[in-house]
Amino acid sequence: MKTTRSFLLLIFVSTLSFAQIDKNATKETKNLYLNLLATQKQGVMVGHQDGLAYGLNPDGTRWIGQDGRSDIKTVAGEHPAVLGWDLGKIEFDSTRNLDKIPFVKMKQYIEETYNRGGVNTISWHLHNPVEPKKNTWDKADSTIKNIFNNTENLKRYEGWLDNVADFIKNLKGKKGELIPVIFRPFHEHTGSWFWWGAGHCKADEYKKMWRFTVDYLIKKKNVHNMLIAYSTDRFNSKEHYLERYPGNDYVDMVGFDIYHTNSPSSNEKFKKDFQRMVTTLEEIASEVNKPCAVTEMGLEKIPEADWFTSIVLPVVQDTKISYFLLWRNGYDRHYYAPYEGQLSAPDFIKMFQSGKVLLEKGAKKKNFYKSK
Ligand code: BMA
Repeated sequence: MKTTRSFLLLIFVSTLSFAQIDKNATKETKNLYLNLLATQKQGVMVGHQDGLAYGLNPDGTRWIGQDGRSDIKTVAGEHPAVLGWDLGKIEFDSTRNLDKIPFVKMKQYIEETYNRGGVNTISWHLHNPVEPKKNTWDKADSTIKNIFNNTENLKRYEGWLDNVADFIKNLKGKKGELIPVIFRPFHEHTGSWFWWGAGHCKADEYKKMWRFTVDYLIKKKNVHNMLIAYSTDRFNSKEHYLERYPGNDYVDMVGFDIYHTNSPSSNEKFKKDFQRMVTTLEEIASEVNKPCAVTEMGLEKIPEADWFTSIVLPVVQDTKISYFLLWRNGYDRHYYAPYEGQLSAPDFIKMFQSGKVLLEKGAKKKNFYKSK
C-alpha cells in the first residue's frame, strides 16, 4: 500500500514537473513544449533575429522585405530553424516595430515559419511605462516600483500588454489554429542597460513585474499560445542565474544571451565563459525539467573566419540546448549572421555540414506541433 502510494506520488510529481505553466495552452503549444524536451540532443537549431525581414547584399547594402529571402538561406540553402522577432513599439499602436518591421509583415513571417515547421520567439524592447517617451534603454531607477505605486502607470502598462496579447492571439495557422510562440520578456536583466536591469530594481520587484505580466497575459487576456522564456545576460554562477528567477510556475524555458566582443584577443576567454554558462544552463534545465536555449548570441561583423566551427559549434553540439539565436543583420556595421560573400560564410556552411546543427528542414523533422 505504502509503496503504491509513493509510486503514484512519484508519477504525479513527475507529470507536474514536466508540465508547462499554462494548463489551458493550445494543443500545438503543449506539443511544442513537450517536443522541445523530447528532441533535446538531437541537433541544435540555428535561429536568426528578423531573418526573413531584411539582411545584407554581398556589397554590404541592405535588402528589405523580399519575400522568401533570408541571409542564412542564401548562404546555406535553408531558412533558419528559429526566427526571432521583437515587439518594441507595439506599445504605441505603431504600424512598425522599433527596427522598422511592419507588424503585418512580422505576422506573415511568423505564419510562414510555423507553416514550414520552424519555431518563432518574441522579445520586447518596450519603452518605460512610467515615462513613455523614454525608450527601453532608459536607465531610470525604480521604474518597476513606480509602475505598481501609481494607478495611471499601471493602467498604461496594462494597455501595452493588451496590444501584446492582441498580436499574439492573432497569429493563426492554416486551419485557424493559434501559432505557438516563445515569449521572452525582460531579457538580459543581469545587465543594467534596460530599465528592468539588475542595477535599477530589486530582485523581488523584478519577480513581481514578471509574474504580473505573465498572469495578465495568460489569465486576464487568455493568451494560450505562448511559452515563457527567462533569459539572463552573462552570469557568474548558478545562484547569480537564479537570483531573479520568478519560479517554476512562471517559466517554461531557461536561457541566456551572450555576445562575443574584442575578438580575437578575447577568443579563449569567450569560449571558456560560453562553455561554463552552457554547462550551468544545462544543469539548471535538468533540475527544473524545462527546455533551454541560447536565446541571443553573436560576434558583431563576424571578423573571425572560423568563428562558427571553432568557437560556437564545439560548445553547443551534443548539449541539451534546443537552439542558439544569432542577432539581427541590421546594417553593414551591425550584423551577426553571415550573408553572401561575408568572411565567415564558408565556415557557417561547414558547421551546418557537420550535421550537428539544424536549419528549417531539421526543425520540420522534429514535428514540433504534433503529438507523438
Ligand atoms: C539591439 C540593436 C538595436 C536594436 C535592438 C532591438 O541589440 O540591434 O539596433 O534596435 O537590439 O532589436
